[in-house]
This record gives sequence, structure tokens and C-alpha cells, in this order.
Amino acid sequence: MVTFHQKLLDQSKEIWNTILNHRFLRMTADGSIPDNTFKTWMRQDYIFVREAIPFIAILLAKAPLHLRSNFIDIITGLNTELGMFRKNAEAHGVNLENITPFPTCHAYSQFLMNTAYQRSFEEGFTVLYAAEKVYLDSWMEVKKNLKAQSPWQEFIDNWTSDGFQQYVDWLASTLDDLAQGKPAQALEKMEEMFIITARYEYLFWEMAAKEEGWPV
Ligand code: MP5
Repeated sequence: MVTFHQKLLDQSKEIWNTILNHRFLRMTADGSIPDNTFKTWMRQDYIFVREAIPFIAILLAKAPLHLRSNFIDIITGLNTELGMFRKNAEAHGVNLENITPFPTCHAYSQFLMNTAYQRSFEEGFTVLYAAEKVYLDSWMEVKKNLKAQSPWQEFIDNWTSDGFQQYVDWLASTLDDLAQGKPAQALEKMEEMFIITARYEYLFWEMAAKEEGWPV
């Protein structure tokens, strides 16, 4: 039988392929990415990771008891990751003070908050799985096609580490457990959240590649 997370991945194959072929990832792998483009991503993702902490905290409040300590660990991990961003920002002369989210980063962060507050724990968990799985697969794609050591190596290593892979595997199997026995209508909502998240992930690479900004 196909597991629930596998079904989600099968349903979004086309979106996934489009994400993995994104020029941001290709240019990062072959070393042709302009510094400013990568730094744009760095600033925006710093905001995203920072805003992911309250998203996880709200999910923690809704989480079944046996998942609480996992959620505490996720928050700690995000906090550590912010330190990695600050360290690399300093090394590359990127200012992380007074940065504001671009439209896509803003909308995606708002979507996280709205999901955590308004939707079921299972739907929120689906969003978390989708976001992490995209990052694992995206950075794996970069690693696979890497031409030489990258100036952005620490980011590549972060989301391709054994620890991160194990975390994403855990998310997948926990999602399968959560989906077990749920009515079709609840599963459909989870499927919808998965696709919306994957689409936001595509937009996030696009935002960085075109250095989006606000038109006015
Ligand atoms: C992640 C991220 C992965 N950092 N940014 C986006 C836009 N999507 C997913 O999350 P984490 O918590 O950094 O592993």
C-alpha cells in the first residue's frame, strides 16, 4: 500500500520537478549564482526561519503529548540555524539588521501563521513536512551537481546532513501515523496544504532569483 506521504509526493511530481530544476539551484551548484542573488535568499530565508519559530510554537500547543519533546527540539534547531545564518552573513558582509520580507516571503510566513492558528494540527504538520522535504530535495540536488567547493557550502551541508535527512524521514513517518484512520475530508485538506506549501517553495526560489522586492 502507498503511504500517505508517498501519495502526497506522487501527486505533486510536476511541482517538485519544476522546483528541482529551478535556476537558483542550478546556479548555486555550478557556481554561477551572482553574490547578490544568493545574499537576497540569505536575508529572506533568515526572516523565514525566524518566523518559523512561532509557527512551530503554535503547533506545539496543539501537538499530541507524545510529540511535544520533538517540537521543543525543532524550535531549538531553528534557533541554532539562525546562528548559522548570522555567522555566514558576517563572513560575507551581509547585513541582517532592519531587513523586511519581500512579498513572497511575507505571504508564505503569513500562510504559516494562519495555518498554525486556524487549521488542524495535522494540516500544520503537513505544511511542515512539505517545507522541510522541499529543502532536503532542493539542497540534495545542489550537492549532486556541485562543481567545486561553494562559498555557500555551510548552507548546502546544513540541509543535506544525515541528521537533517533523518529528521525529514521522521516527519514523513509521523505524518503517515497522523493520517492513519482520518476521514477522507481531513486527508483532502492535508493534501491541499501540501500542494500550497510546495507552490510557495517554488515561489521562494523564484523570489530570490529575481530579487523580487516591492514594486512600490
Ligand atoms: C526551509 C527554509 C527549511 N529554511 N526556508 C524555506 C523557504 N523553506 C523551508 O526549514 P528549516 O527549518 O530551515 O529546515
